Amino acid sequence: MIIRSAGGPATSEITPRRVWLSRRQWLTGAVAAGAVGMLVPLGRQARAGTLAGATKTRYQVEDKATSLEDVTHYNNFYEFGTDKDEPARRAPGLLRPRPWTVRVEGECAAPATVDVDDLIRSSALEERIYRHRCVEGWSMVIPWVGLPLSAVLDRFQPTSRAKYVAFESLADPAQMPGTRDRTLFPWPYREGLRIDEAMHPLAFLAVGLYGETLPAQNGAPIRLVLPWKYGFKSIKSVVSIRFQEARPETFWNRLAPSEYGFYSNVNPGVDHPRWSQAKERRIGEFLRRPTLMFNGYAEEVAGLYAGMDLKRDF
Ligand SMILES: Nc1nc2c(c(=O)[nH]1)N[C@H]1C(S)=C(S)[C@@H](COP(=O)(O)O)O[C@H]1N2
Ligand SMILES: [Mo]
Repeated sequence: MIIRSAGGPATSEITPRRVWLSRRQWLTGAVAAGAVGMLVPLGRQARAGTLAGATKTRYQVEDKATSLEDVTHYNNFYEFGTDKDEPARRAPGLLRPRPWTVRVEGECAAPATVDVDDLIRSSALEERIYRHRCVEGWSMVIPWVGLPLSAVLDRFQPTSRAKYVAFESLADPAQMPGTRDRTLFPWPYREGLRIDEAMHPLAFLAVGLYGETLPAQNGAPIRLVLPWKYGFKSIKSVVSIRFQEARPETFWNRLAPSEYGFYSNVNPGVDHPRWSQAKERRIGEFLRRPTLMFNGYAEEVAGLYAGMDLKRDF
């Protein structure tokens, strides 16, 4: 990642550059994009633009949620530029999240290209409040709306040869100015999971946050959320899902394999070669806090990595 100092930029550097977008504008954007209504079962719609009817589940951290302003104006989405404020400034006007299809292929009995709103109907919408820890050393707490990744993947009937799942983001130069130069970064953005990680109940596909349709800068219309892994594993604006026998190549691993491993589980005991991972700055707070093993989700996910040397296989 391109970062300026070990702790990431101070919050004071970020605030003045923000462009404030009201919740009203979000709503209008969602209506214009045609997303409304398709996300909400008929008759349960509270008001336009909201994702009413999302059930609260047991996946709710107690930590205070990061403000909507910070969640939507301090972003990494390199397809729209490498500065934290660029996704919010550029993505809403450029990214067209509808119509949107996702191609599901590879080692599965029922490959298909499906409309995103059809995918979203795979399972009831849930709200989950998850910690989010970026490899750069900052963190947030985000109330997502979405559905379990396993419920979506099951529909396509992965075979026994599906050892991994590979994901790709859109890389349309017309909508994403950052992808025009293909010499700097190996577009499209790509990520991957072992099949058991992908099927884990914590693995989530977000289609909204703070009860509203997912803003463009957060990866509209559909993005992964893997709260026990560094944020870069949570790939945005997904257009392709592929079941495969071989371990997928990933965007950051290909750029800097010694810095960004395939697993990239949050681990305070394994430093990034250029900075410590022992602590993090929660956006909106002043003092740094200790980083937790698996970002605080060890009880749920540690079993996935039993017997692995997490320092070597990071
Ligand atoms: N396609 C794509 N997905 C991406 C990124 C990106 O640049 N492109 N950045 C990643 C990183 S580094 C982080 S920390 C999270 C940020 O998600 P957020 O902006 O919703 O907080 O998205 C991840 N997913
Ligand atoms: Mo990140």
